[in-house]
Amino acid sequence: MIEQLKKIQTEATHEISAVEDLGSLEDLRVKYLGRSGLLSQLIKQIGSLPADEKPLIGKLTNETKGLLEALWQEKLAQLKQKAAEQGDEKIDLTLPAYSFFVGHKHPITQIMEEACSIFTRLGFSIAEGPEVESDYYNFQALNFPKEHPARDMHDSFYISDDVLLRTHTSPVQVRIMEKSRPPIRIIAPGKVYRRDADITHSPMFHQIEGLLVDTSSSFSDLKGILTVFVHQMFDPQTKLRFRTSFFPFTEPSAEVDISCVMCRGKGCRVCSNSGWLEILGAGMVDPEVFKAVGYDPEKYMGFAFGMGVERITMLKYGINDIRLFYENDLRFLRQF
Ligand code: 2NM
Repeated sequence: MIEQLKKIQTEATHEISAVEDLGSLEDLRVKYLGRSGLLSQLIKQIGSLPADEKPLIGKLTNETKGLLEALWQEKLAQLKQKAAEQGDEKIDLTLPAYSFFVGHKHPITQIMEEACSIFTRLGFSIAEGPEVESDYYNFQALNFPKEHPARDMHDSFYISDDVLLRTHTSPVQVRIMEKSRPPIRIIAPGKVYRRDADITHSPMFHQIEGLLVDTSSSFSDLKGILTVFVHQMFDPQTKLRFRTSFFPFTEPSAEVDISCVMCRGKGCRVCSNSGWLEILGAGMVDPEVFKAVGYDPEKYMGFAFGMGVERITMLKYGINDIRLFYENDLRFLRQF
């Protein structure tokens, strides 16, 4: 076996020294140092040697292995350097380039900005306000009665008896009316908070509300503004339907439906076969709200409307679960 070992060492040394390219060098590694190479085969035979011969042969085999590995590494470095110097390092120009993703705005931000820009083109300005509100601005000034269900601890997030996370962006409009005089034309976009969670409700969501106050503003002006909004946000062929409704802060009030954006009103799963989708609430500002902000209800009139941005986005893109917006799964977000 010692003879065999010597023979392997001599031949391998010779061959490794003589090799001229990386491919042949790799062949030699397989031949001598590989898992089923000549050295490995020899090592396997050590087990069947007489016990007194094992230590010496084992030691010599390890030495040979170490020597050949060092020699091989040295040759590898040599050949790589030579290749680099000669500039003939192989570059495969047909390989696909690394792909990378350019970031973009969240779909909710995109729709919020799109909606704001439709309204600013119609002459509205953007107004913002605090997300932590007092009971006064969130409910009282908006004509919510003391025992209104929205004021319940089970429906709103209270910080103390008198302070809560705003449940709509209407308090922004109350604050603006308080410190300015008509004419007023504002849009209040932002985060709002309600105790609610399922596939269409999230405890935090985004709202856009609008308010116009002047000496002569009518329900038909409101219809005109909302029609322009729907036609620009969805499709100019979309139909609108106003249904009587009730809100504490408007009188009269309406819920606004649009013809289903999926089936164009024919009836499908999205619109529960009704052909219509509810997208916003609106109405003429209640005189009680004007009184709370010190406006003479005999002199001024105005309209207001509000919508959920998540709902608009879900209808526009056919998304059926609101939670997808908050999970930050890039496979979802990259589609927008
Ligand atoms: C809605 C529906 C109807 C609304 C009212 C006001 C304010 F402050 F002027 F009284 N802001 N927003 C309003 C009216 C909001 O959301 C569904």
